[in-house]
Amino acid sequence: MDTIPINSFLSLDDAQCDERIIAAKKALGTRLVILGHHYQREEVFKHADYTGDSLKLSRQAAQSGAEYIVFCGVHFMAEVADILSGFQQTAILPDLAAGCSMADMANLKNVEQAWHDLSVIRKADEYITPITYINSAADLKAFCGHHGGIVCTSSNAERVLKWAFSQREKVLFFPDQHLGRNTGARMGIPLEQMVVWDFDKPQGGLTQVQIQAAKIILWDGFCSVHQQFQPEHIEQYRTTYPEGKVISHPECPYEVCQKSDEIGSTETIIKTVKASPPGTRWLVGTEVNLVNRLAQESLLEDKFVHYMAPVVCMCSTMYRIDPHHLLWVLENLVEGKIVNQIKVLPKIAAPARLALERMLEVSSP
Ligand code: CIZ
Ligand code: SF4
Repeated sequence: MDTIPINSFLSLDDAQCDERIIAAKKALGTRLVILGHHYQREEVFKHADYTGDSLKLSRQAAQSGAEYIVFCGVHFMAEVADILSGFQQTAILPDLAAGCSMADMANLKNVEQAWHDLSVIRKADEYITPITYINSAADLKAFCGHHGGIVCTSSNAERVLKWAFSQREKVLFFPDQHLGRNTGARMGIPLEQMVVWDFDKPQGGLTQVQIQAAKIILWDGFCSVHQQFQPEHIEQYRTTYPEGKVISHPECPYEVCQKSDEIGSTETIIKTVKASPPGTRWLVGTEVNLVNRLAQESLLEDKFVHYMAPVVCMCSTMYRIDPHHLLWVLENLVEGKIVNQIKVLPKIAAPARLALERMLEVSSP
């Protein structure tokens, strides 16, 4: 059965898309759930049944009984929805080009190479717990499942690291060096005990002595959006607004987090700003769509939210999910046709689920 092609949707304006998205949602009823990540643009975000960070949304996916889970987010999130949802449920990503450049900085081949190199003196499985940030491909989550490891998000990284150290003496943390370093620093681990593994160099460019002395071996990956926030942005803001507060995402560089009053995941950023008293001013270091939405909502409560960088740092892959693609997948579903299904192979999904379930257990409220 032929699917309806995307081309027939591209010339629609936002109002036409809105009207037809609402109609398709109504037609699908409880068979459909739309999940929307905080970094989604408003035109898409407003159609989500549930919004949140990847941890909250992955729990939602696991609990949902809906036949179709349409994930307005990026590829690894739809993979997690597929892994955690039931056999009869279908995860859909409206645009398959919505990836994550950070997730692409680690792949199974170079992580396996690192594991091999770290096993020169002693088997890595005996002394290192692998942790993958949820921003990673499913086969890396499976790698962690196979090797006694675990997944983390920016909401639970500290609890996950504590668990990891209760298992083995060291951690290999991929792909985001900043989340690993910022969380380690908050736990009191000295910077010199957190080394960076350069996956382009033999043995990560480290000596045996450096590896022996390290508590956390950080992958050389980063988020190109959060990497743009700089300590100078905070200094300038503090000069203009000495009473203002600063909150940054842990994917930001270490120096930015050190200069911030608070560090937190997207959920924490939103909760913290919402809980602050009227009159509070915030500088926020995370993706622009979240910050703009938060700024608008906060104004109603007499709070002022500023964006950290002078230029707009938008996640261009999150932005790929537009109303046209959302409408396209929904109208196909109404016709009984599935487009853009994300399906993780069972041999990868099973060990990946193990690593995800360890995370859900460690971070359960
Ligand atoms: O975990 C997520 O959803 C991401 C990518 C960021 C955050 O802090 O929520
Ligand atoms: Fe990936 Fe950065 Fe976009 Fe998050 S903001 S999805 S880490 S590229």
